[in-house]
Amino acid sequence: MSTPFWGPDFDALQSFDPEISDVILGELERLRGGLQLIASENLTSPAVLAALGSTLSNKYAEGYPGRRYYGGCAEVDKAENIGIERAKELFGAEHANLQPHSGASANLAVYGAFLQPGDNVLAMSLPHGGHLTHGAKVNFSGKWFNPIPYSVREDNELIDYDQVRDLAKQHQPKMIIAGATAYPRLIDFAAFREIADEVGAILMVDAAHFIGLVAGKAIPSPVPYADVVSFTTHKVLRGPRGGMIVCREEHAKAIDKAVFPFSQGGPQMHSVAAKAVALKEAASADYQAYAQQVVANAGALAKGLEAEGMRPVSGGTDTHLALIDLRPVGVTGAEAEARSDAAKITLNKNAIPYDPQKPMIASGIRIGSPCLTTQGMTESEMADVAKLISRAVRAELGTTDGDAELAKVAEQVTELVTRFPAYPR
Ligand code: DSN
Repeated sequence: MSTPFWGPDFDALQSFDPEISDVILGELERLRGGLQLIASENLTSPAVLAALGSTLSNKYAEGYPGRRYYGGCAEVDKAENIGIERAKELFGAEHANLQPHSGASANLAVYGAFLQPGDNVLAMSLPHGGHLTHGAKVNFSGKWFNPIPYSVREDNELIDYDQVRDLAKQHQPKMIIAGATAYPRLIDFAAFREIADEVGAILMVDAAHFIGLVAGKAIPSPVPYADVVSFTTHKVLRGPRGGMIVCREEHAKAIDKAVFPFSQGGPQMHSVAAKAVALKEAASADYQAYAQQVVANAGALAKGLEAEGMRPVSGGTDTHLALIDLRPVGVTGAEAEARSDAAKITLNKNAIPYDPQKPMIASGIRIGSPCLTTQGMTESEMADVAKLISRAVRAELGTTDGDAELAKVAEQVTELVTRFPAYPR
């Protein structure tokens, strides 16, 4: 019996546009053939991909369910309402908006909801792990607002809450942002709430990196503490590429208006539906076990790399990622990234706190466990992965010995991913 679903028809794409279908197949083979250690990536399920590849992509639906600027929205309204209810339930939130196209769009909307150009915003400095939208000079957040950066301490590489409080008192920010892209430790949301209350600031938590761990109950939730929590849906959460915002009811109208019409037009309803699917997956017992394993695997990976002579920033990790200082092994982040790539290990160079190197060189790498954990690997494989990374980063690319060693590492990577395939055939 044929399915009533009019969805992705790969055969049709292949015969019509072999150039693009080759890219799609090439990327699938890349995912299958190597180790994906980028902390902000994951491998979405076939169910999420099916929603993404659906005819919901066709629909214009400016506005919100029941209040659209276009006709024909009855079906997409259902998808958005289902997603909103799932998000509220999963995160214990009073309000949810599933329309942000990305994490940066979600953050722009939060700024739009609460701030005027020129307002002070206290947020983590980019070189210490903050995000572009937390005040980088080249971004709207640094051009239109007045960012006050806080740092991690030099001695323990943890957020300096005393400094956050001092800066808040000195600069009276309208908004304080907690959250980072390269901070391996838990964030003390209660401390941030206290500081925000002391100066009457809005507390925004950018939970893009770790919201999946919150969904899986592997780490504490920022939702009870924050006025607003923004995040992406494609990292540990394992949904489609996109953004989302949850907030207190008192901010619901301001947030909705700041997403549409202030910063976005038509929502991408295929993506909204795929977010709803991911939220259903994340509410399952299987996903909770996954989230716990992600944290255990990141810890095992950090320990394994430490045993290989590298230094985990802050001494380890409580989350899905570790930041590794490579200075003890005399390799830069850029070298490590290129060498690992040649051995089919994908990771990214990353600045470490107080890094003497320029960002494009960097002294460290950032590694994450979400993809490997989705493939079913556990702590014992992490010990092997750490050894493979260690061999790859020490092998000098472009030399006879180095290239031979990288080829041997690549062979072992192939053996490992054959046992733990991404998107099994
Ligand atoms: N680019 C993302 C990351 O890799 O952390 C943040 O937006």
